[in-house]
Amino acid sequence: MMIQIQNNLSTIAAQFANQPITNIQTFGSGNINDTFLVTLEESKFVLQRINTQVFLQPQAVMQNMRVCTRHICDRLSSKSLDRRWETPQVICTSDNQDYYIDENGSFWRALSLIENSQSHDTIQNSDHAEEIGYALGMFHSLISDLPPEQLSDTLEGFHITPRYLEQYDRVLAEMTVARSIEVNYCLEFIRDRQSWAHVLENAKESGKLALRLMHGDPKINNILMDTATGKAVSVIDLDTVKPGLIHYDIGDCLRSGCNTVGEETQDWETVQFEPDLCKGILRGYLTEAKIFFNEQDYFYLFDSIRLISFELGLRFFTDYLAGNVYFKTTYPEHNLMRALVQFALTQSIESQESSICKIIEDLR
Ligand code: GN1
Ligand code: MG
Repeated sequence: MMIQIQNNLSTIAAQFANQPITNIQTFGSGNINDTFLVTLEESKFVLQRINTQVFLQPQAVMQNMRVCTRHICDRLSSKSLDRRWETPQVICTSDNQDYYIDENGSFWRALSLIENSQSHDTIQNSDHAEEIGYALGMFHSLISDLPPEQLSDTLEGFHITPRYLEQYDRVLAEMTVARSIEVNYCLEFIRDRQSWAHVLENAKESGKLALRLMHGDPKINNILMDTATGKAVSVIDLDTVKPGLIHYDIGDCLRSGCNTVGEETQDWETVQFEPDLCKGILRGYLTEAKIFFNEQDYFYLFDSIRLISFELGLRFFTDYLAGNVYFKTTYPEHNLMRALVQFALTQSIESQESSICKIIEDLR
């Protein structure tokens, strides 16, 4: 079986390779797509199988990626930047397609590797925190003048928290899992925050927060650091770039960056939101974003941090109740554990509301 998979992978990788392949290994820790690092005689590239259960129009994902990377490259060439900054490029097949569909109908694409870089699942120190924030600000600034109508919506409802609540209610109505202490805790946790969870969508509808382009998934391991200098060099995983609220991005960056034990810990009761890291990330972010940040943008920052941790917990818990159909899992309770981690983080954020708001106030 293993040899069969390897043979298939080699055949697939060969569609994008211009030299003999010397090695293929799994790469990264994505929860949706499958990612491999392909080594050629003189170079390397990233090979990904897009999860078409999640991304129903993978061709549109590729089209968005082209529009987005082209725009970023144009911006970079006209900007005099005194540091390294790169963006992954789409690699075409030998017959000039930006994807390949294999004999099983799986959808594959290849991307250039950002050389001499690495990512981390947790923040290493305060310099790292500041660079993570800088990278997100840089990304927002680079795409800020890309006309949103040039991008299609590749994942309808993504980060619309009330939609996740509706989905949760539907799954709950047919819930079959046993009511353990942990399950009851999650049910109660969600119930207590159900009406508040509309906060950012309400702000969008009333015009308080503007629709802009967002990355959609800027968790800290999607931000690459230069291995030599430790400076951020790239924001990767452009599958979910689309019109939305940049507050979802800021919340996602902070919820992933300020949880020092990481989202995959089994020790959910020890999870804390670290305010010093929050200060570092926001300081880095605002060096780039200050020019387009307005009063309301500052006002909704705290809610965005709290909301995205809650929303991700809700998404993991719903998937657990639904039988683990969306996020990849390695054991049956995996999504339940992940939900508990995000809810513990949410609770830690809530208990530090005044100090987090003070940090935000001091950075203005
Ligand atoms: C998923 O596959 P990955 O790791 O890039 C998910 C994000 C979550 C993240 C949590 C399309 O991202 O929304 O925040 O897991 N992506 C999608 O780790 O649902
Ligand atoms: Mg992603």
